[in-house]
Amino acid sequence: MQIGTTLTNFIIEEQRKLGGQASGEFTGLLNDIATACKAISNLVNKGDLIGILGVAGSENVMGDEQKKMDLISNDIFIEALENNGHCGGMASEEMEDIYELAEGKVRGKYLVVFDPLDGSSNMDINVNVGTIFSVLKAPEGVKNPTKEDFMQKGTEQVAAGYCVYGPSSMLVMTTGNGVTGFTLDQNVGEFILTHDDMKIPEDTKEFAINMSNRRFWEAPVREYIDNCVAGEEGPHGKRYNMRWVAAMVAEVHRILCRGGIFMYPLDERNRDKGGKLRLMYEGNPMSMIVEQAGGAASTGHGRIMEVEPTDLHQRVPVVMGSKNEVARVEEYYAKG
Ligand code: AHM
Ligand code: MG
Repeated sequence: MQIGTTLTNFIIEEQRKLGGQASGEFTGLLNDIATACKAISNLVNKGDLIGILGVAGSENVMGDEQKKMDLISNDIFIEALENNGHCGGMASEEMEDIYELAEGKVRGKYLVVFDPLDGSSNMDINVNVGTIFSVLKAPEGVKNPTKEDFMQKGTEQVAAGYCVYGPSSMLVMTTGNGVTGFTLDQNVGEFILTHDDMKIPEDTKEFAINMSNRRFWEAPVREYIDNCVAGEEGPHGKRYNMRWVAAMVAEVHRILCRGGIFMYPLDERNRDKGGKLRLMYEGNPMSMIVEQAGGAASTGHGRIMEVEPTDLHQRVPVVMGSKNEVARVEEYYAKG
């Protein structure tokens, strides 16, 4: 039996191809992230056998009820990233402020931003959840990064990815050179390369949106979705299928595998907050993955990755997936 190419092998090889004097810090950092994902995968698999389902009895800074696994996954990420000298600071959907490394810890040059367990309400019903991560560089010479150092546009990301915990656990990532997928081999304990150069088909007949919010949507979104639902008889001239897993990681993963469009637009309920999903933890990393796979990621009015961040927990409207379908939604917005 062959082991195959491990995530570590793959990253080392990628770094070698780039030439130069790679210090190993970046490889080490991605390895630390993979270790956190393995630990979370292991716990998610055990579910209620170890009593980790249900709520923690607290809320995060955005007022979302925190699940036990949200907090456990957050702690796992911190532990995996704090001790190896690759990471200089962290920010998480589950923490109000940035996480500053403890006194005496070796500070690396990378900043890691993450949603440790996205779609965590799915935990209680044994449906897919995931982890999303984004890697930024600390400004030159900064050893103790502040919140301002994290305020970088998505275009500044040096790597991004997610791990989906489903029938199998898969880590999908980009370092700005295409998108690669790895499947966790539980016996070997490694993520093994299974999906080389993932590409999103340019066209699609599948959309994902929470239809129960239809009455709150803006006119362009309502018109676009109504025209999708109209099928062959409608102006798009094709019959669409709909999916909604309620975990962005699972929706984006499906789109990476077979195309589609995923939308969480601005609506009457979330308008004051600027949307539902978070720019730094969800919007930017998923946009980098989607764009690197040949898809598009937009607010409806322009690239998500070009939105200037002003707050760690800032929200953003999201329209991402197959390129031509995202362009179609932007046209609906453009005509108002
Ligand atoms: P979370 O980060 O608190 O888990 O929320 C984000 C999730 C996304 O993964 C998913 O697309 C969306 O919220 C589901 O929203 P809804 O509750 O409208 O179905
Ligand atoms: Mg979340």
